[in-house]
Amino acid sequence: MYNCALLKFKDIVSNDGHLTSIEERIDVPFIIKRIYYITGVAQDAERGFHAHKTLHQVLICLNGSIKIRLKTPIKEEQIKLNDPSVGLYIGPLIWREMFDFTKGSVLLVAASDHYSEDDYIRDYNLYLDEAKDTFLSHSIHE
Ligand code: T46
Repeated sequence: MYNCALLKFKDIVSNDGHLTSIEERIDVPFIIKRIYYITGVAQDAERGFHAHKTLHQVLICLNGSIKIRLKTPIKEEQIKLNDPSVGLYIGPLIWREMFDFTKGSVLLVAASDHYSEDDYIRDYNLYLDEAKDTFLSHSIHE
């Protein structure tokens, strides 16, 4: 999908477990300015329901599994994250909804900028309006 990608990180496995490292501009396509994580989400809870104007992020499910619905004005896709060596890159102007958090799941997010509420589009109709030019007039089909 446009502005989204699954990233596979190096998984260093030994008899003593797994180690995964993530380096900015090598393993993720931006400079990491912020890390946050989401834990303790009830199984029937849904989060997200917004897009970002300029923010780039990579979502990594460190434990359990989480589903993410990605939407643009022309496409919708669902991704299940359940592998700590896989990250979901989400660029600007992608609507996201997170659901089906399993008990004990941990979602780690690396972001390209500091927190700013001004960067959020939280109204879906406003999102469709703001994103339609990008997706419809630039002939983006993916
Ligand atoms: C995203 C998805 C994947 C802060 O004060 N600082 C922060 O760095 C963040 C991320 C949030 N907040 C505040 C803003 C809200 O008052 O924490 C509260 C909950 O945030 P929100 O409802 O946006 O959380 P989610 O889980 O819906 O979305 C989060 C990120 O906000 C968002 O950027 O892409 O995870």
